Amino acid sequence: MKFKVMTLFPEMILNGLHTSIIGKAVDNNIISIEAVNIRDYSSDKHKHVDDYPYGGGAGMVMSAEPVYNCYMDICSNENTRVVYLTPTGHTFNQEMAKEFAKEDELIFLCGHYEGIDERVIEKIVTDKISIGDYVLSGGELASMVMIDAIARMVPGVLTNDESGCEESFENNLLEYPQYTRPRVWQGMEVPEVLLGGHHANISKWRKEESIKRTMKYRPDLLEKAQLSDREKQFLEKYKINL
Ligand code: 6GU
Repeated sequence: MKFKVMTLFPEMILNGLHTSIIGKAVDNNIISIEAVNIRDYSSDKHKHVDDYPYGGGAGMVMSAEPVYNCYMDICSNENTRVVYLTPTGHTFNQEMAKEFAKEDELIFLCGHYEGIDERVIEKIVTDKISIGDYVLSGGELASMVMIDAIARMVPGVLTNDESGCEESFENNLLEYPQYTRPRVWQGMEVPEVLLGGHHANISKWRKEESIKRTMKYRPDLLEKAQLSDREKQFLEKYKINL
């Protein structure tokens, strides 16, 4: 899968995505990440990419033309989805990460200042996405968050041991707690059930811990989770004892 990022700070993207699992996937040619500087497409002799907003107000707005020229240069297929990172978009989630991971190529457009001239957004953008209810200084960190989440859903990026099927948000539940050696640390013991190697009991305990955690931290998710009758009973009992 090819990720192409249109940005004023290409080094930020490249530096941020070349370690750990994503860096390895790049080295193994499973994915590629290209960052293109919008400033290189300014036709202005001073390489300006922004201007004053019509109607007045604080700050500057990124001009349509350099963004459009950049897009025309890097776009090899007009069916490629173009994601604009903006707090005014739909909120990104794991389900969207899995959907985007099916594409062969994705283009990300990162804005700065007070935003980008709406006309170029209308012309080239297919998806407007926010990564949560807070404001960032620019779209770069948001695009990096999306690329990380999408790339790990691309087949071959995670190994079998790292598989994405027992993680948080699978079936709308948060992941259960994990423990490693030593068995006792600062007087705190690893839960007994994990020491015995009884796989059915371990699975049952993990599922129940997932349900408890989701109830405590994300009750909104729990409403969408598919639970068995036994798990529903467990949840009701847990709620009473809260
Ligand atoms: Cl995608 N961009 C910016 N600038 N701020 C954000 C965001 C995106 N998502 C949440 N806050």
